[in-house]
Amino acid sequence: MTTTAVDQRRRLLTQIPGPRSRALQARKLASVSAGVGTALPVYIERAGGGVLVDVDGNHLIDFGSGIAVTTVGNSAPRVVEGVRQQVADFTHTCFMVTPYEEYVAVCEKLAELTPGTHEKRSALFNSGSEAVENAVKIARAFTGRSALVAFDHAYHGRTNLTMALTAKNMPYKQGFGPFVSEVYRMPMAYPYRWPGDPERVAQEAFEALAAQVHAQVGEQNVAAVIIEPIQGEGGFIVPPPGWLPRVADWCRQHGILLVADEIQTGFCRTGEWFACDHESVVPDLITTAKGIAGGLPLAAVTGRADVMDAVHAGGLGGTYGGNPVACAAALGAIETMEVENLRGRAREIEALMTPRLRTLAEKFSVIGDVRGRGAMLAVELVTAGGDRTPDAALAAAVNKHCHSEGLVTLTAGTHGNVLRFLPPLDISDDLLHEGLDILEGAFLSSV
Ligand code: PLZ
Repeated sequence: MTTTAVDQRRRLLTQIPGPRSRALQARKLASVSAGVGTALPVYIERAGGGVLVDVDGNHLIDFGSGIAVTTVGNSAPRVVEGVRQQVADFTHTCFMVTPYEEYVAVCEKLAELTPGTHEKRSALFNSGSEAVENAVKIARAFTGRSALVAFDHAYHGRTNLTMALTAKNMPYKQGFGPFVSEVYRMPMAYPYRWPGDPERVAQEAFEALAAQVHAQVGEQNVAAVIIEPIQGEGGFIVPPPGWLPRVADWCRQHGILLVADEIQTGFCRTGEWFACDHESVVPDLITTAKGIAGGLPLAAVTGRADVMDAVHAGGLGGTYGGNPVACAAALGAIETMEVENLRGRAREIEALMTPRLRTLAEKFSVIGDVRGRGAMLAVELVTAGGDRTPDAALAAAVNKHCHSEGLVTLTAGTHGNVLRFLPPLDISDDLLHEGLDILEGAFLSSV
């Protein structure tokens, strides 16, 4: 495999954003809906490894991976080659009309790699939101029940049904209702904000869920519990060990399907193929997207064969779902993860970054929590008072400082006070260290 041609060094030639980016941003404001925001209006021309190159020639360090998508790196060689070949062969037939092998091959890989050794089936879609929507359709068709349970701080998408599942109002839901009924929100086991020893928090949070579902919904009415095993947009919340297995057992006991939304956590991001693997939890259905295809739009629902096959023929689909080019990209991305052991690389990134983030937290008491797994890490920022008050303004200031220094960071969290780090897994150690140096400088000048 050829290595990426993009020079793996940060280089700033202009202010960030530079003049060409600013000119493009002016065109954007005049042509793109104001509803579509841009966190960092730097226009990208090329990208590879851990570096984004903008139209002004600046090389930025990428701690975002396009929101956990380019896990194998941007323009990863196997993805590029697969796409190139597929585009030349054919671009689309519609799998529902005249099928092709690539779709089947992706579903075979999903059956092999997702948690559990049981017989599985998959269906492919275009976006994460669409996968979650379809998981709900499948769960309802199989169980004959309608209620859905989701959690505080959850994020499942921006379509109408998935907005209802998503917890945070601004910017995702404000003004966009009415939302679908039969969605019930339950407390999340959030260690930093549910103090106590982790084992007790796991038990208490589980008991709260079970009691509230029993009292407010009735277990027999619940089709599915939908859960991100590590919450993404909600602030990289890692539930305490033991909580997810308890929820899984309880679901099984009541004939409720457990849907793991691994759209952000999946495909090596957390140091395992899927975040459920850390606790050996086997969900009934799993939704994937983002990292699956190295940047091309592809999503999937994978699950128990009896559940997935409960839907009548023709009940699932869509014009573009499992597009051959996206499938070719996925096959290239998955092969890259296997051959280059990117699970191991994610764990190495955790081992490099976490101690440095902890040192930073010792220096700056406004870093209330350091958390995450693999290359999905975050710091939660709070005011200095010691009462864990979320400090969104500080998160915004640190984020902005990082951007101005050529480090692409993202915020997250229900209160907007979490800085998250999602580097591509092919980033070099040097760039990780340099990015962390910039982050430290950002705290020095913002606190
Ligand atoms: N489920 C767990 O993380 C997408 C959203 C960015 P789509 N997260 C990034 C934004 O502001 O729109 C996500 C996720 C989880 C579902 C989704 C939705 O995936 O591909 O964005 O539809």
